[in-house]
Amino acid sequence: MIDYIDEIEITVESGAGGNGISSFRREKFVPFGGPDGGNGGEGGSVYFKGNSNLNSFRDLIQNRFYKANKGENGRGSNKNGKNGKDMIIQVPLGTEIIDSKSQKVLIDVIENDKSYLAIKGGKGGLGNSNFKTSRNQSPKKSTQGEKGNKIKVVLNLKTLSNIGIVGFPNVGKSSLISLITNSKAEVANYPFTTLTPNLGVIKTLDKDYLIADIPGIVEDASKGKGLGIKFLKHIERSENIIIVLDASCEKIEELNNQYKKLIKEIKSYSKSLPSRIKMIIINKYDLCKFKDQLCNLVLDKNIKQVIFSCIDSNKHDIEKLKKNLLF
Ligand SMILES: Nc1nc2c(ncn2[C@@H]2O[C@H](COP(=O)(O)OP(=O)(O)OP(=O)(O)O)[C@@H](O)[C@H]2O)c(=O)[nH]1
Ligand SMILES: [Mg+2]
Repeated sequence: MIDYIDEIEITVESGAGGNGISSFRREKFVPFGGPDGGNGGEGGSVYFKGNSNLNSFRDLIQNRFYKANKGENGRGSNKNGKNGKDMIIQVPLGTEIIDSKSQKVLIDVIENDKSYLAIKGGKGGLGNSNFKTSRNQSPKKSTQGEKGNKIKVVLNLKTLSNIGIVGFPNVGKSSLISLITNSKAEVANYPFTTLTPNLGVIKTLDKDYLIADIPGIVEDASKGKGLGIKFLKHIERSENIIIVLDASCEKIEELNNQYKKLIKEIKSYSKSLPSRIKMIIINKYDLCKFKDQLCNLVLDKNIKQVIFSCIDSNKHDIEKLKKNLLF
């Protein structure tokens, strides 16, 4: 079963406005009643609504066509038609709504519970009572409702988070997010355990920090190796990026290599991403074979570097790391 979809194309259509009608009052003792044709109702509009409980477009996969309702036609006795029901499509925060034709981003859904108008419904037509003038007391004229609009849009999810975690597969990224947040990310001793992004939250008194853990990046991921670099879009909007390295390697030089390779892949996704790297966590310290040399290793003098072990850490270490992370 497919349960994670971060890009999908759908068609959305707003409702047509109802027609105004032409009608005349017919009452028992009023043989020539005036015009009383009501207006048509407005067509329903299409909205996208941010929902922080969603993290993918899984619920939209069944149906690729979303249509708002038509407005009702007007009726006699000056009764206006009811407005058509709006179509409200719930999407995760960080969803870009892109016009398939022009490739322009129409909407960026970033606020929870907020509805963003995508296409407005057609206006209702006017009933003949609107056209009464001193010279024409019995106008027959009424107008039709406006048609609805139909567009194809691509929904592209770029997860919103404060901190994004990046590293090679199996280095302990998911272990880390499970330790420092409420996330129950799957952890296992093989590469590509994580196939879809995990989100976790660190709550502090004044702010909630969203942390994103994404599938591992390998050398040449930008050329399609491993799972590729497409998942980097989920940390593209993270204010801060954390790199996790694995110290269980044979030699200290390998840490340098891991770091350089990661930077290369991140750069090939976006030149501006590396400037947001705020911390390097050298994980699996418990398995490190060159502990005495590790304290002197400086991978990048501008970036905070922390030696850590997800397996051996105690509550105090975790709290200290969290404080460090929140800068
Ligand atoms: N000894 C030791 N093992 C660790 C440490 N951190 C994580 N592990 C183990 O390393 C393995 C991989 O951990 P994950 O957290 O799944 O790694 P990941 O980076 O999320 O891996 P992918 O999702 O595959 O990219 C698991 O067996 C963890 O238990 C550590 O500090 N020390
Ligand atoms: Mg993982």
